[in-house]
Amino acid sequence: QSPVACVGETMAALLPDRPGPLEHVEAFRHSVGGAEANVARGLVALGVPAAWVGRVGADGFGRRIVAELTASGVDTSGVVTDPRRPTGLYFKEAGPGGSVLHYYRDGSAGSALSPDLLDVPVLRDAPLVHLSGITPALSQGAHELVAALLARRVPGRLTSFDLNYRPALWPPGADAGATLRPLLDAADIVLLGADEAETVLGTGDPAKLRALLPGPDVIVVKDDKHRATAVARTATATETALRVEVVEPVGAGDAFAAGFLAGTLRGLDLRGRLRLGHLAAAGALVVPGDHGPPPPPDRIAALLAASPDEWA
Ligand code: KDG
Repeated sequence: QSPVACVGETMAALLPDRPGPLEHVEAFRHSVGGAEANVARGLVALGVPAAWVGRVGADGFGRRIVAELTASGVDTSGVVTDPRRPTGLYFKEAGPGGSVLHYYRDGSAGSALSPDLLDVPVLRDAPLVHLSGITPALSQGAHELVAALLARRVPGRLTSFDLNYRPALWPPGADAGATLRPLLDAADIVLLGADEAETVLGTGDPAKLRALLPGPDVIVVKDDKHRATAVARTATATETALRVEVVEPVGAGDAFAAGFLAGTLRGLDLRGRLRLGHLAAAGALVVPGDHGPPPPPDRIAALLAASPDEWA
């Protein structure tokens, strides 16, 4: 089975040793983060072969990214090393209102994605190509790559697109909606949060989003009541997230995407796909980094089969 290809920028993630302003932090833990690579890791953790396709600098951060992803079972055969640009970084700052990410990625190797990558073998053969709204904000070339991957229709191949609106990446006054809407509409599977959809597309309502985006086979909307609704062409399903002690939420959306996509490739119905999304997200919510292991397979199987009362 060829791996799912997840395309985007992966960065060194620097996690503070304490909550609060960065100026009071004494030490950072060196980790790896990036929405699309998080999805690739999440898929592998659920038993689905996955690759991360992107660019790193010829530096220690880039080598760490490749080593860590490879060690977690992600195919890195499509990773390109840029001898001239550095690997991007982000620092997490944990405040009372949640985590803030501070990016150091302008001019990074990862932001110099371009259609040159279209011929990477792992992208040619993938049963599913996963993209996100982070990448088109990185550079013109990165935007072109995403548009070209969505435009390249290959029979039997799915595309998925997670809105992942990151305001800090868009220049002031930029119309992110105008850029992202056609990309979302060109994907087979769209994942988004109701809040970010409201900001970028003017509505977070599943039915209105369905009308706004006629292209995708399925649109998944996660709302602020911890529910996810999947609106397909003729069916709709809503499932509530599992209750867990949240340590840090960054990465939970990526884990959810991995679960939903793994469920799609396994041929589960909408309800099962949403449940697998929530199960994978629960693993990321209970760790300070971007990714945590999903529940063990027997627990996953039991919860997928659970009645609605037993579920949440
Ligand atoms: O979804 C988690 C991501 O936000 C994090 O890993 C960093 O890729 C990242 C980004 O651009 O925000």
